[in-house]
Amino acid sequence: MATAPHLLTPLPKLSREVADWVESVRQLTQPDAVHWCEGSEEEIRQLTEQLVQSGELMKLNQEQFPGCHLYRSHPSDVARVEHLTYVCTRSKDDAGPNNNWMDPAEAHAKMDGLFRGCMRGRTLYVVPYCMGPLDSPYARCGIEITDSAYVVINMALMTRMGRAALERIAREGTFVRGLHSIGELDPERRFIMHFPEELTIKSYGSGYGGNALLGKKCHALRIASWQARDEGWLAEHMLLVELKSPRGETHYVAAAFPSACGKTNLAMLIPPASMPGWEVSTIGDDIAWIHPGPDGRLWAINPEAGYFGVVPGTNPETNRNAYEMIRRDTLFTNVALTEDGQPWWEGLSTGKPVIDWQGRPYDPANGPAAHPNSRFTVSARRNPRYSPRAEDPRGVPLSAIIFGGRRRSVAPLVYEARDWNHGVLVGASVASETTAAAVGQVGVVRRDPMAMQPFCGYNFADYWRHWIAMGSRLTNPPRIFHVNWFRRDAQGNFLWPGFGENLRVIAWMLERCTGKAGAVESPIGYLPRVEDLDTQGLNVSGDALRELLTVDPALWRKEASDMRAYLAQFGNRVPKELVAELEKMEQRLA
Ligand code: GTP
Ligand code: SPV
Ligand code: MN
Repeated sequence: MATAPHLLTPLPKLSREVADWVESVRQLTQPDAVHWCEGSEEEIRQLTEQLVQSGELMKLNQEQFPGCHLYRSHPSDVARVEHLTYVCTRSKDDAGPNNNWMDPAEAHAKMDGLFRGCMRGRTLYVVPYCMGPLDSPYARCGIEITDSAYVVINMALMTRMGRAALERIAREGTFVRGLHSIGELDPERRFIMHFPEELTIKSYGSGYGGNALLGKKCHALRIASWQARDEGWLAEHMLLVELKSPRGETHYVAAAFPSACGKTNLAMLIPPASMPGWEVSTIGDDIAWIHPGPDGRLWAINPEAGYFGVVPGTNPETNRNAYEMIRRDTLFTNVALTEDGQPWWEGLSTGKPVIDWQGRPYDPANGPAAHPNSRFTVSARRNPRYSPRAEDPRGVPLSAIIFGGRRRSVAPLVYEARDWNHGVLVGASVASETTAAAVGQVGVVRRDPMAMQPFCGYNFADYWRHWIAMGSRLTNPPRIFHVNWFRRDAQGNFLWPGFGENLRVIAWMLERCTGKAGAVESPIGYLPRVEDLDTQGLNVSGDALRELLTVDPALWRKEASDMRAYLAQFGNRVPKELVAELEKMEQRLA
């Protein structure tokens, strides 16, 4: 087998399993060369240079954006493809109505047919990675085999990639096997298949984001959620944020919002000038692995080491830290360009696009200059507010869990669940307008329980049962809340300014956790009164605030009946505790 000539020292002794698997994939895919990734800066620099030479990457204006590059994906390959994503379990019911399902033998045959000979003329990269701090008992390793150097560079930013991960795999023995090829980038020959019972992923025909960076949604959510159910923990689509209050208390909060609904922005929140003394730091922006601790609390780690974030909307007013973070050593995908080679996207008030995301002269008739799902990939170390606790192998203890969605009506700015089981209903009831993060229509409300609809690797009914069981093991569970930053007025304007101002809502939640803040009871849970929120320096009218904190029983009766209809497809597998919570809410609304 060919080895990488650039390696100065030999890679760690491989486990037999790793060597056999890589060799079998080599025989199937027939690459011209095999490159074992060691994860050094020099290796990534060389791969980047190679892609610049071949024209796949473009150097951006190096004076303004040092170390930054632009990648343009195929125009038909710009987002996750949920309709082509499958969970292949022996029993169809284990995947549930929330997943596309295929029989594992049939799926393997289909995928192996696509992979046969697909790397001829290409290099096969072996990418060992660790999700979570290398010394954390909660971290898990995987190996992604890919024929895309762009994927390798992304994985180097997004995970602990290379030699140390391979060493951990050699010690532990188990790892998730991810096989990826960009294939022909033909949407008709594109599948993202998961085999949770075999800890295996096979992804063919896409080079984009969650379809191709297999450590992220495929491993850290779909496969990990399955393992977490078996082993008694949770793998969730949640940001993790650290908040120090002016009183000097430190709290950690996890929040699940659907794709492109504000996780990165909340994880990197900048306190408004009128809330002095608050300090906010980031633990993670997309995924949390959460374990019950010996103290009866939940403890969470961020399995990732970088951010694959939404570019449009990022500017000095919405989030200066994110804006500054992506001015250096950042890989941009599908943004537009200015005259002098700087990246440009919708939401910037400076600069002018001249080349659109597809490389054409910019013409507004063709739609936005940057793709609405254009992304930045950047190491978490570039975040000026990256918390040192993100590297703590024990993780951080959670004071609160927040669920949220993008709703122009119905859901108020914030409400609090009555207790854990009611909180599971609140999470299971998340509904949100679809976004450009997945292929399909944008702006239609769909049910997205716990923001996991595209990511739960097993039957949602079993998942809710697991959530309820987790709660019964906690003597000190986090409080559960729901937020909606996206309520609109009759003219379609956002009622709430969002971004940094969201801290006012979080501050109320933390006061609820310590028993200091007031609230009123409503049929859906506890809401703050206007006077319970810190509104000093906030530029929102009293009318708008009251509207934001209104629960309309008629709309909520409709919401409850939608939820009932949604649960019906899961039949009597739905845990009785969840049905009981829905019934109680219906009674309170009657
Ligand atoms: P994924 O990476 O897809 O999981 O997305 P995410 O949940 O991290 O969303 P992100 O923070 O990147 O925000 C997505 C879009 O929503 C961006 O265009 C943001 O500018 C916008 N956004 C984020 N927070 C707010 C908010 O509080 N109010 C409003 N109006 N928009 C927001
Ligand atoms: C999401 O869609 O939730 C993302 C981007 O975070 S992706 O990596 O494509 O899943
Ligand atoms: Mn996400």
